[in-house]
Amino acid sequence: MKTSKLIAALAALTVAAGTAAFAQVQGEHYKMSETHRVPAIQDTETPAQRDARMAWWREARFGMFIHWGLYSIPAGTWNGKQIPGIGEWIMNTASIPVADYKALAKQFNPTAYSAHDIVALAKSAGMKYIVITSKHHDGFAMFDSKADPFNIVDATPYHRDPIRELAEECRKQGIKLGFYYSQDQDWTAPGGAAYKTGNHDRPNHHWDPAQDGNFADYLHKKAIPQLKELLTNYGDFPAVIWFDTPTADMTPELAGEIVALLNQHPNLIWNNRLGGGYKGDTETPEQFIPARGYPGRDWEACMTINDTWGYKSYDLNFKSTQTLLRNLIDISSKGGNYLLNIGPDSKGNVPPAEVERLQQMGQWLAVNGEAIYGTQATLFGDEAGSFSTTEKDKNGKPKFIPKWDWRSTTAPDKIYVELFTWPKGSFHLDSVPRNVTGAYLLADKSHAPLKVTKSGSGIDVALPGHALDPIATVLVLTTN
Ligand code: H79
Repeated sequence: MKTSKLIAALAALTVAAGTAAFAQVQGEHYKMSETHRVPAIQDTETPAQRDARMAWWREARFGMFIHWGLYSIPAGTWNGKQIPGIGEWIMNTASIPVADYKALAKQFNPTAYSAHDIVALAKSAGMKYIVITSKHHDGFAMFDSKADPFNIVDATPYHRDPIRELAEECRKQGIKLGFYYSQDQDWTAPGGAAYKTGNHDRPNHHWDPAQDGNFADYLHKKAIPQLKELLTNYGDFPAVIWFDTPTADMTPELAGEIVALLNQHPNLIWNNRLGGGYKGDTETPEQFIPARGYPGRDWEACMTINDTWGYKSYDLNFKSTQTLLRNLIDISSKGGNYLLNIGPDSKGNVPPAEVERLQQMGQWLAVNGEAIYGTQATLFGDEAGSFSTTEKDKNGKPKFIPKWDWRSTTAPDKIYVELFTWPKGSFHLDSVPRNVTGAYLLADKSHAPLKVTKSGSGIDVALPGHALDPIATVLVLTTN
């Protein structure tokens, strides 16, 4: 290596703080290990700067994921056959040729789309931010793009930018907006990556020669220019960039080019799916809630409301409001955020079953939101369940057996206990790491005091005969 380059690398290292190992300079060679050639904001900022950058996101706890694109037209059916799996994957799962898939754009005219109504829905659900698919793996840009003509303004009769409209409504209605962008997989751009499904045995698991090309060229011609557009054309948004499905094609060098771009937006939050060795700001468990969260790390569980992200006309397997609320409470009690998905149809309508559930969640949050927003993880922990000493999960690790009696969230001077099952007579805690000064039910407007009896380091709180809410009644313990 040339000396000048080595000096530059070492200079970069001095600002790349954190967990990364130091470079080992051995003659002409050095090992970057986990250290990044282009330091990311997480490598260079102070803990106080990080806390300030993450503050709104940590308080938010509940966000709306929106998967919306051309895949909402076939809606899970291709050539008369129902295609299994998640709806936004239909091009890959059904091996649809690039030209046939791209032709869907001519039919895309979502005249029922209302940015106002979607933002109002998120707000009525108690959600504090929205993340929308600006481009999914199919490569179709749901925004006005000069960088690539396969976009909603240029390639469809709609000729409008729904993301611009959403950004304006989010500003008006006071909610944050983030952009999902599939930076690595792109099934319609030459050189874009594709995960393997079925018998896709061509190089890079492509199923149409039109997909073949060079990944770095794809990044330079499409993904990076489009990320620039997204980062500069929407005012103070995006608040979040949500990357997805990194592959080995995303080398540290290429990812570094994207990081250099992200670094120009010092308030931006981005997730752990860029690739190239970057960890980003957030862990993103998909379709599961980790047993104990990720202590010391910001995290967000993204989950579907039925079994698909992109709209599928015949997926009616909607989770109950009870399940959705339990998930939100469970996640909050482990210090994470819940990014709950909706999948609008090809006209832009949000399925009524999704609207109904979100509104019911919002009704609970309107009463009990104090126990969720801005709270910290539980001071207890075992209430979430425990690892089996005999049963193994599919990875051969001890299986987690959840319990669903209660969860707890924490404020500086309060402990919240979200009761799913209503105890007879009183609620007991073996041990409380704080001094409890009083108790009441959050849904009781008068905050009538409940009798607290101390027993050693534990307490008993006398409860009325019935729960105030069939899904979760919040018991508040005031503490000092
Ligand atoms: O955008 C949503 C998904 O489309 C995306 N991430 C969320 C937020 C995602 N892309 N890939 N994956 C999630 C995981 C890959 C799953 C796979 Fe499969 C299993 C790819 C091939 C086998 C699921 C089943 C998709 C095709 C068959």
